[in-house]
Amino acid sequence: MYTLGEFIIENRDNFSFSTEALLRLFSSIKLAAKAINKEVNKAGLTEKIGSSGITNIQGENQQKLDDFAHRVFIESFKSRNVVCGIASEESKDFIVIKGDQKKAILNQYIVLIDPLDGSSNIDVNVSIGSIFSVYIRKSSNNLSLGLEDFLQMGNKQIIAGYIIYGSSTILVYTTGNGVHGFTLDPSVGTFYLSHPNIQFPNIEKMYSINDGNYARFPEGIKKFINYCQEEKGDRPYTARYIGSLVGDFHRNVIQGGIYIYPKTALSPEGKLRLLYECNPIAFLTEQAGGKASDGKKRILDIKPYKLHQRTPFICGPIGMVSKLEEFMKK
Ligand code: P6P
Repeated sequence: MYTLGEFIIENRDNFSFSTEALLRLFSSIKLAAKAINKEVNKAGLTEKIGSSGITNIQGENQQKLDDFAHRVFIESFKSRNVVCGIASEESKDFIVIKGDQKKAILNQYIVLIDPLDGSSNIDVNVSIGSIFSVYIRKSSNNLSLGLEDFLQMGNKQIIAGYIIYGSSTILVYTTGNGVHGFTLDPSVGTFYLSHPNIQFPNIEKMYSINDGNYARFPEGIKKFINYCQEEKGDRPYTARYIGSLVGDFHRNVIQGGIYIYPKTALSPEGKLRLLYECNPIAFLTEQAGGKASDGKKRILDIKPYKLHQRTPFICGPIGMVSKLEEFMKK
């Protein structure tokens, strides 16, 4: 069974950037994932459960573990001298990482993270996740980092992935050559290849949406939900929604389902953030043979204008997303 490191080396010809940089990036991500996993798995027993009492940049109640996860990722990336800048859901502005100039060739990578997505589910023991998205800096190494290094379109991503902290802890990523999942064996602290080449199955099985907002959805979304609920021979769709993007997406990409977070009257731009939630999940979606849009436009082609920008987000099997887009057009 391949470990993550062995898999990266075995497939290094598929990655058009430095293998050493890729290994360093994943060394950071693995370390952070294990440290977060340890705390998440005993959240009920530590003082890290519950709210930190701080309202984050999103105007949301920051959970103590959100802040812990944010700090762990920052420290993990700092110590590997491969990242020059980080943007995080938990930080208003981007963070510059002063690297060792002697290794400048390495630290030209930009990382955008949602350190702990769905964290309001921690207190009720529902799966949550960390999401990451990696770019090459746009500005030259001898200049200071600027916002343009972070406001890159999703089609420029070189790596995207997530860690899901569920019944098992799985790291899933793509570098543009398929989607691969690695399960943590906590007894040895190693991620082993468990889900090679994840692809949406040919069956369209389920839809995920918070239909508590039904009254506030655009008409096209309401029509698509009604379509999902109509009798379809022996295979009516089933509804599955746990309110955790990583958990809902991971189930849907394996079993065949669409995830929808549209704009509503309360969230006119949608709720999910483009840069560190939708773009990485959209990259994974397309690499797994699916489609990701805002209901009209390909997510990866949206030009960002601010760090914490939101967008309506739909991702899943091509047939289901295209069907929804047809309803949105009418
Ligand atoms: P709602 C979690 O806060 C999150 O960002 C996603 O992980 C999740 O899919 C969504 O929001 C849930 O939002 O409005 O349905 O509770």
